[in-house]
Amino acid sequence: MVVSSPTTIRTKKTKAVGIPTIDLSLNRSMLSELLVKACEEFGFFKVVNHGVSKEVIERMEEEGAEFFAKAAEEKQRAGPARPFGYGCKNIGPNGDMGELEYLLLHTNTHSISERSTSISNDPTKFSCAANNYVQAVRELACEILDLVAEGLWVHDKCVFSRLLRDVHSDSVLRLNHYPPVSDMISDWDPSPKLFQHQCKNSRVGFGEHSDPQILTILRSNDVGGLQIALHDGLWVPVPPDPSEFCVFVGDALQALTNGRFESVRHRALSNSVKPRMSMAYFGAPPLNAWISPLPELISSQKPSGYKPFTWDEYKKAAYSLRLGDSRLDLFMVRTADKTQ
Ligand SMILES: O=C(O)CCC(=O)C(=O)O
Repeated sequence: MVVSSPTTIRTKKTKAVGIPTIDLSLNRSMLSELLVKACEEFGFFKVVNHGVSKEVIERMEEEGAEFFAKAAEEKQRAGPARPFGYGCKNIGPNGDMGELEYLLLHTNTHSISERSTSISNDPTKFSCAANNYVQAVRELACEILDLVAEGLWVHDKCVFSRLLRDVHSDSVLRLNHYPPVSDMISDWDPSPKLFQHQCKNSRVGFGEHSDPQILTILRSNDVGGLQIALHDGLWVPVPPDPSEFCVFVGDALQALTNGRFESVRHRALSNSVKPRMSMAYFGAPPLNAWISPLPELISSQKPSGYKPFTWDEYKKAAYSLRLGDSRLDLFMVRTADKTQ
């Protein structure tokens, strides 16, 4: 049976730690070392001097703000998100809920232009802003992945980025809007009054999860809410900075690196004063691409820990589970398998 997830926050402690912020204008060899270290230690880091132009970011942000400012009925025209389009509170097909509304888009240019007709009164302007943004953040993701491959001493330096650059890449873009908690029962919210009442004091914007893809590039306005979990399970708030991008290791990169990197669990809490808006590019392989640990990262001391899977298989597994479930567990090689 599918049930709604509780919107309470897991009561684990939080602590302040130095989340790595990496300056992408440093020299290549230093950068690749720093990036690998951050991926190993946190599965997460921030980047500055990232080369994505302010105009490209601002135009996408304006389009997002314009859409979320529309009346609820107008926004519904771009939904429901199955999985693409406008979603309000429902996250995925299995009853997960959060205090947010969002737009989920496939990054394929054709798909963006088709969707834009129900999103914007000026679809060409919206498509243009979205395509430019996707192109810029994909470049950033690919540059980071090439540096990471160098830092891992992998023979083929484009082994990760090629998957994102592929014309059939299954990458997606999500714009999230978290209205202030005090606004929760208001006209933006078309869900039944009983559910609105239950959620009145809840603060989970987007529940705990890891991203299934390879790498996520996220940017938010100046409103906090994002938290990441350290490997020991403690939660760390990530201070917002609109001039930086946050980078998340996803499940597919964990498998490709044979667990040398671990995907980072994260969540977003809604704020009681100001609306948070975030824009996340999820860099993914094509559906038919095989994901398995790279040979250079397998050794007798560290045998392959993951069964090969296609991205399509992984996505199907992810959609069959709840948001917070650890989907990679389904593809891990168990000790008994290794000894056979
Ligand atoms: O809004 C945020 O900061 C987090 C969003 C997120 O985790 C997601 O879209 O998967």
